[in-house]
Amino acid sequence: MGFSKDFIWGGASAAYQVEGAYNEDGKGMNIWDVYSRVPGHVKYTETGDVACDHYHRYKEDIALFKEIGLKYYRFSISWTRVMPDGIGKINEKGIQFYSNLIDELLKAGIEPMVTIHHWDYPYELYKKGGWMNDESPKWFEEYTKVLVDAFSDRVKYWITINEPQCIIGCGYWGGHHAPFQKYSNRELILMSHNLLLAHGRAVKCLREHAKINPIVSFAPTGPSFVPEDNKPETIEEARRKTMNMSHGLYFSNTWWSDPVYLGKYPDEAYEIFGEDMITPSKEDMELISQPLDYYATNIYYSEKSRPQYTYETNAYQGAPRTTMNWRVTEEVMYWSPKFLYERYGLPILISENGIASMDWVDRHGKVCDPNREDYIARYVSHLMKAADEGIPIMGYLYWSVMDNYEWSEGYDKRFGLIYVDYLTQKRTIKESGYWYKKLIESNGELAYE
Ligand code: GCO
Repeated sequence: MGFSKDFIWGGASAAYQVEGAYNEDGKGMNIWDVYSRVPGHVKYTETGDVACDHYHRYKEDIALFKEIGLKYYRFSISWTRVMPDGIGKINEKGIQFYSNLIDELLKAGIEPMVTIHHWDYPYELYKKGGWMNDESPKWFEEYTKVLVDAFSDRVKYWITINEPQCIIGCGYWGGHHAPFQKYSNRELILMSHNLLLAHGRAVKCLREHAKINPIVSFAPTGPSFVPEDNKPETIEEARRKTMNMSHGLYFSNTWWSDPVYLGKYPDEAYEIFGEDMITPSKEDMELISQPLDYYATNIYYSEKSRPQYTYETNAYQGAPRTTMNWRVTEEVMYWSPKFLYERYGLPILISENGIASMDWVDRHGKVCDPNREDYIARYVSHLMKAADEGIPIMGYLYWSVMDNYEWSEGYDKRFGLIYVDYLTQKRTIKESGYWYKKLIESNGELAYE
């Protein structure tokens, strides 16, 4: 059976991770601009000030995406590039940049997919309380409307918010992403609710105002568990843990996806949070659960499920691991879409999957990265297994199109299909990039070779 003929093959990136030009042409500051430069936050105190300089080199980059045969490119808009203060004033030069980017993609035959918000929250809004402020859903709607007016004549695919798990979980709970805070449950719950309302308002705005019929989702991640054997009770346990808040709280699948797709917070949230939990109104839940067209999800590895995985990184001594220290667990590409489809009932888009590996330009000028090729082949073949069993799989987007700024890891981790030499900004398509082209041409069959 395999993947459908119109399978979405592509790659992804995010504004702060690739664009650079952090203070050019009227862009305002965001929380990553402000807090990445505070010592102790990011490895070597590296910032996204320059990153891959994609802001200036997007044409060259799109030519490379074309060479790799990407059919779709998922990128995010920098909120403060188009609205320096987050609300109010619009920066025409910022709008122009994305407009040019979209035109260039379309010219190259690559379909743009826009992520409205991928973590680079406006600093001016953060000063007003950010997601703690009950006005924040309206701010997000105002921003969305600006994008819809400017780009929805050419953009069909929209993702409202990338990984709410990380926005709240990493930014305000674990404190290892901007703004590097640690808030209380009471606050985290309020922020989560505002963030979900923002998502709902954005969906409504897209449906009401987009010029071409929008295809909309949001892009959560979440813990995935893989059963150790095929016994029904083992499978049930993996399913339960994947859809369970006690494995991750703000990182869990259900805390975010139940409200969005099922219109209610998980029952266990009321038990876990007790009096800190909110009692949301019916109107709020209706707004949050606007119907979506598909279920986008970012999947990298399965959680620790065997007692002998003693490391935090869910690996045992000597296990296959990426340079992120994430274990290579390709079965997750079968089980996670299966569990998510069973619960939420929508076609699945893998909006991110990829590997950071130890890449360099070799003495012949090539970047040989057989690990990446093997990783993608393993993961894609398991995804195809899910498709073969009748789970509607819409597509696969590799993270990332090019090496970039890996948040608190700085530039240390290379996820790209394109190698970026940060000293010269020279790009080199990695061998895996050429292989990915063939994988796309074979509609995934090459993963079985
Ligand atoms: C995420 C983000 C990306 C990351 C990637 C690798 O999923 O964390 O969407 O911005 O760079 O996942 O960690």
